[in-house]
Amino acid sequence: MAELSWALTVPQPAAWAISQGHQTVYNRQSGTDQRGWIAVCAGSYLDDDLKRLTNRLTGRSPESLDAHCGERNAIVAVARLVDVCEARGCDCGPWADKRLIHWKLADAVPLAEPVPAPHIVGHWRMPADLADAVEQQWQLTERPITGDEVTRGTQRDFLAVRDELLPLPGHAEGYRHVLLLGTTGAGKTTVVRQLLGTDPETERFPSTSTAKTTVADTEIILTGGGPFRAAVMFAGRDEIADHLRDNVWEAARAVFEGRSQEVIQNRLLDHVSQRYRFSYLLGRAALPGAGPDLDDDLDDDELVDGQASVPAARATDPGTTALVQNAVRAIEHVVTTQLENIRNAAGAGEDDRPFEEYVEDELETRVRRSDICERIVDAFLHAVENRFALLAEGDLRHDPDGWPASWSWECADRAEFLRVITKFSSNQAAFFGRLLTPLVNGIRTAGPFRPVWAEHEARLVLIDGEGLGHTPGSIAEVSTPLRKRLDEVDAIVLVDNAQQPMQAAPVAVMRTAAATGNGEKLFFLFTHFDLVKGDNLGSFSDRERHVLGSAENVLSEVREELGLAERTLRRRLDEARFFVGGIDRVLDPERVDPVRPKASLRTMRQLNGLLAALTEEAVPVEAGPARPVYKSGQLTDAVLEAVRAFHIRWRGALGVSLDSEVPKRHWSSIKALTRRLSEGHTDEYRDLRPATSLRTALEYAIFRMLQKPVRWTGPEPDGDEQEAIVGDISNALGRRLGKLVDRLITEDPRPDWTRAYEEHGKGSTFRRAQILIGDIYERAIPRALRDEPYENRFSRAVLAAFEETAAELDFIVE
Ligand SMILES: Nc1nc2c(ncn2[C@@H]2O[C@H](COP(=O)(O)OP(=O)(O)OP(=O)(O)O)[C@@H](O)[C@H]2O)c(=O)[nH]1
Ligand SMILES: [Mg+2]
Repeated sequence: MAELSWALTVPQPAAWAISQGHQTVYNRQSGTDQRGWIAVCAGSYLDDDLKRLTNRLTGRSPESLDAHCGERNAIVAVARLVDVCEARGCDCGPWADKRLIHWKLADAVPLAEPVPAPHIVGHWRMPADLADAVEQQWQLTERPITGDEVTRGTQRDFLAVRDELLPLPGHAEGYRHVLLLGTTGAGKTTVVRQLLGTDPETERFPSTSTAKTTVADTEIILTGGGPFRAAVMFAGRDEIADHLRDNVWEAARAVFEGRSQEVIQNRLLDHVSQRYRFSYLLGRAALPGAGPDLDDDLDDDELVDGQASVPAARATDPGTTALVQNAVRAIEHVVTTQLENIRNAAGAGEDDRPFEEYVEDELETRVRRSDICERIVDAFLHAVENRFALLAEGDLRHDPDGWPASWSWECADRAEFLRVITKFSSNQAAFFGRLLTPLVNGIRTAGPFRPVWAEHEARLVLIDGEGLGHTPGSIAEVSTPLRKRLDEVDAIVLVDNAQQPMQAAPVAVMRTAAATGNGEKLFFLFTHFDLVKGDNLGSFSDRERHVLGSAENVLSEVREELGLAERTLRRRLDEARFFVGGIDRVLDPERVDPVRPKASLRTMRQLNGLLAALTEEAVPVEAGPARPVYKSGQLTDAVLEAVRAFHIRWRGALGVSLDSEVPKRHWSSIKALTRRLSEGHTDEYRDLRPATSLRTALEYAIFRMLQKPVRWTGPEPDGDEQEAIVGDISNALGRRLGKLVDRLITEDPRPDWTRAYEEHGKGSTFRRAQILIGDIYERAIPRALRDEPYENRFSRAVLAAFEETAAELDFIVE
């Protein structure tokens, strides 16, 4: 984030129209060299000519403009001054006046509370106290959707559309929202199947397999009766195009590395992340010169539900074959010509990478920017769009530029419903080439699902999503979208494979849940209990003890790091843990598995126990009248600790500080991170997660600090009460800080992320690191200087959030 010290006074209704993102050009007599964030100040009068123009360009009636433009002599918004155009014949749009100079504005954010300002006209520098007041309002205000954010904004609208198509019942209707979490393959979806009572042989809904299976968010509403309903949201055109561009580059890289035609083709069709497997949708492409059905066996990870290869699935698609083979020829051509250009042009210049790596980097830039890449992406997008014609049923809606946005449907027949819904959620080989699964962002279904073993009806919304990755312990953290989910849901079921010790990713969920006041929502469900074997593990209780033994190690680590969190987790493990086995098979009290009747009945009892626990309303702990008192210096110390850890980590990762214990990361990973952040669909690349790492460090440091108030206003509460009070504070503060961090690290510096990504040529690794450190991280989150108090915009914003939380939750900050 850049300094915010300048203001521009404009008359109404321009101040209003700019703040709402309608007016993107303001006309002035003079220009300026200044660029970046400026405060927009509403002047003291309303300009009638401007009002007429605004009426024409926004469609707002004069009366409505009068009603909205009451603000005078106050800073009403912050916007980015992106350019100043002095050209006569420009195309600055309808707001531009040809006779004047065009100040071009973007990313306007209206302040929730306008800040009173002195009566100064024109472009002026704000006094420091005014700048600070504006900055604080700005940081705590939700950003509207403008300019570059249109894609993500559309995405947000999609969520609203989904709620409109199939609303989620909530507390008022007696429903509880249950999030299933666990490492990939832990058995989350298998649990969902059990809770729905879908048949693992004949219905297979939702899909399971031994490899990364569930990729989109799946929400299932268990209704007591009525029809089956579904609402599906699709990834936007831009997001799909970005993934296709990745595929083009991966295919080009395969050409560069001299890989076989088959590898090149596969890279072009299936995204490296396994998330976007376009072959599910488009089918496979035959190899040049091969017969139409000459294909090898299914890969292991495509063996769905233990199913053997299905012959029909291997048929290649002639359209896809032509598309892919043409694309590969074009890519080969680009790679050959560009390699020649790069090698010829490679002259002097500093670069510490091996020459071949430099060549590869340069090649990537050139391939991604080539016309051929865009043409291939367009051709694939076209093919993808055509596949929506497969949808005979339901109501397909499109977004304003014609891309499919959502699909909804209602049907009374269960078999028919599951058959159709499979197109959106399955990875079954039999449907290969006809599945819309890779395009689905979220799928919501509702229906009278009920397992035969269930003793009671459960009013639940089950939320199943992508499995947690297998990351090393030291860097396992909870991603931004998941972190938001933890706050939203009523219960979190941590599904864990009982055969192995707990993995780092579920442990990170436990830590974060407990440190953010979400610990009471945790339930532990250990699966694969049928496979826990050992000579010393004869009885059920032996095996339970064995599994819990591994959790014990986790708890002692948590006590070291997070104090009170251990209490919460230990209690949840005692009171809310369940062990199940053989849940991949039908469980039916009338047809108990003759091979292991006891185990099967026990699993059904455990599942009934889980259902009962999930439907029970949690009883809040009654805290006494005593309130904690904190010193503001305590908060600053905690913030400082998190900020130090953040900078040490990134200076190490970027190779800026050599004494850091954090190893330097490969330039290509850093580059990939800048691309992701520039595109804006996600805020991380693998374990490189700037916003997440800062937020987590802040959450943990502040949680430790909250446990040590300087005093209580009354008699010190007991452990349970303290746990509840600290949990509430850390939750409410965490929500505010989450927004602040997203904005400072991810959203506001978007142009800097793009600039860092676009660096190329010799020395680009160094220049990219400079942008990350200097223009993004240190500007947003200043480093602590030795012997100076940590006092800056960031520390003040955190303190303001803390004080707001104190006002909300009634505690004291001195
Ligand atoms: N033997 C046995 N197998 C199980 C059990 N629970 C799940 N499985 C199998 O474990 C595999 C993975 O299960 P999934 O339900 O797909 O796992 P997931 O957690 O949804 O995985 P992702 O969607 O990839 O994150 C499947 O082959 C299941 O049949 C169990 O209790 N016992
Ligand atoms: Mg799954």
